[in-house]
This record gives sequence, structure tokens and C-alpha cells, in this order.
Amino acid sequence: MSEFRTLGEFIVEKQSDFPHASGELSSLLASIRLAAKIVNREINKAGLVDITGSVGAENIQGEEQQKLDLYANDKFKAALEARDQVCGVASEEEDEAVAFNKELNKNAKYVLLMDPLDGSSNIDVNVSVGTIFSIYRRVSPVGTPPTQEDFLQPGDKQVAAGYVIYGSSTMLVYTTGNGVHGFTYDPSIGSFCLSHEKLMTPETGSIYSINEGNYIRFPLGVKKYIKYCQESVPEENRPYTSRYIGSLVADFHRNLLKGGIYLYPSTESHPTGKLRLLYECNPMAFLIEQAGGLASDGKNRIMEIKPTELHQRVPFFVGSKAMVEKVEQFIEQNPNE
Ligand code: P6P
Repeated sequence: MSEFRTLGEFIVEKQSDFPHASGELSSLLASIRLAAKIVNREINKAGLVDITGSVGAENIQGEEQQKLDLYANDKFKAALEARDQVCGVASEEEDEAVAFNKELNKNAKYVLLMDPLDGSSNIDVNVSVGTIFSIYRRVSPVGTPPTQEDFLQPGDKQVAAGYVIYGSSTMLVYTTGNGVHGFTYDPSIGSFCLSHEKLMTPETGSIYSINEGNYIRFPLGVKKYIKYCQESVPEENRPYTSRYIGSLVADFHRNLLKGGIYLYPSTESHPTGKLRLLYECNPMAFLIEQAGGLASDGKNRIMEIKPTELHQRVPFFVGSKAMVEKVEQFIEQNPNE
């Protein structure tokens, strides 16, 4: 890890990758960096302060909102609203998209979508959690409030995406379409320092990540893929290893570095899958494709899906190219009766 290339310096250095960039995207990434530091501080002392546990409310997903979910949501919104790059935010914790109405926001060029604290139900048991973000250029006229169309853009239109993983160390991993870069937070100097430049995920791997407790409810092709992973064929590096943390950012991050596949198919309780297209699947899809991997709903490339609703869910298969292609083959060969 180099102490001499902080996230801030790297963003400015790479700004030249953006023709006609006026530095707004760079400033926007700096806002995310600030909010990540604030959330990281709270998460690291969550066990000591009465900020874990639930608030006794549910979000639009019907999921019990954790105190830190709302804390993270508020901090990221505040950091973004205090600057002039974003005209509005959509969040897992907000039923509708939030328009920023201050004058300095109305002329902003970007919108941001986020899952402010993914996997937050794991906080009380000290499992890694994460923030996921996705950034688009607005399509509605600058100077007017953002519209639904600004947020319902296909993943291919993203200008930046990334996540913060609050784990054994805190990292910020992002792409602006010029590779994936990882920065590790050094609390002794209060900076994110470049630790993984131009991350590429292995073409294949030996880790599959899925909640096998739902096995009997999986589509037939997914069941057959799981059995394929468990079949012992040493010359093909099988059986694979099953690793499932129950926190997308943590499972994704490990598989990105080591090679592997994360699967969240449709199940009875989630007939269109559990993960949300706009602020979980699209940003992770942008990252994995930039790192040489694939992201699919089992048949289609995630980033080609035209969104219809802010919180819509899709089946999600993401990771090493050869592994995603293999599960797509099983799904194609075993259409559900
Ligand atoms: P299950 C967390 O709620 C999340 O959205 C992802 O972070 C995680 O991978 C998944 O759901 C876990 O879902 O149904 O296996 O508990």
C-alpha cells in the first residue's frame, strides 16, 4: 500500500481521463470519501454506543431498519447535499427519490443512487457491511428538479460506481470506467490510500457464494449448477469451496480479489430475486465488468436492463467470467418446467 497516493490525489490525477471534465465528478467522489469516513467511525464503535439494533421501523423493502442504516443514509445525503454536484439521491432507505432543492444543487449534473449500509443486519454480530453507490449524469434539464427518468437509467449509462467495505480494514473501491481501484483507509492519517490499482478479477475461481438454505426453491438450472460445483473433479479444481457471508459487499469483494461467483436467484419468497437492480446490482456489475468479470440476471447482462421501478429486484449472478457463463449455460439447458 502506498501512503503517497491518497484517494484525493488519485482522483485529481485521473481527472484527465474525463474529457470536458470540470472536476465535478472528482468533487462528488470526494463527498463520498468524507461520508465514508464518518460512517466508518460510527460503525467501528457501534458496539459501544447505543447505535446498533433496529429503530422499530421498516423500509419500503419491508426490511427492519437498523439505526446505522438510517445514520449512514443521513450522512451520505448530507455530504452530497452540501456540495453542488448532485441534484438528487435515491436510496434503499427512501421510498422515493430525494430532490435537493437548494440553488447550488439544482444546477448539478449528476444523480446518485445508493444502498447506504448493505448487510446491516450483520452489524450486531460484527460481520463486514458496506455502502454501495452508483452515479449517473442527469437526463432532465439542469436547473430543474430531477425526474424519475434521471434515476431509471440502464446500468450502461453509469459514469461511476463503487462501494465502501467496513471490514477488518475499511476500503473504498470504485470505477469511473477506467479500471477498478481500491483504497484502504489509514485511520492514523485519516486518508484512503491506494492499495489495489487496476484490480482485475481472475477469469475463473473456486468459490461459489449462495444461500443454500433456499436450495429447494431455486430454479432447476441453479440447482444443477450447485451440484456441478459440489461434484469432485480434481483436474477441474472441483469441488469448489462454498463461502457465503450474507453481506453482498463482503462476498463480492472477496470474490473480486480471489475469483468466484455470487448468486442470488429468484426464490419463492423473492420471485424476481432479492437484490435491487439500481443501487446494488448495477454498481457491482459496472465494477465487475471493469475488472474483467460478468454480471447477469441468468440470461441478460445486468447493465442492459431498462429499469421500470426505483426499488425493482432482479436475480443476480456476478463474478468470474467463466463461472457466470457456466451458470448461464445450466439455466439455459434447464428451463424451469
Ligand atoms: P439472505 C443483505 O440483506 C443482502 O441484501 C445482501 O447483502 C446479502 O448478500 C443478501 O441480502 C443476503 O440475503 O436471503 O441470504 O439472507
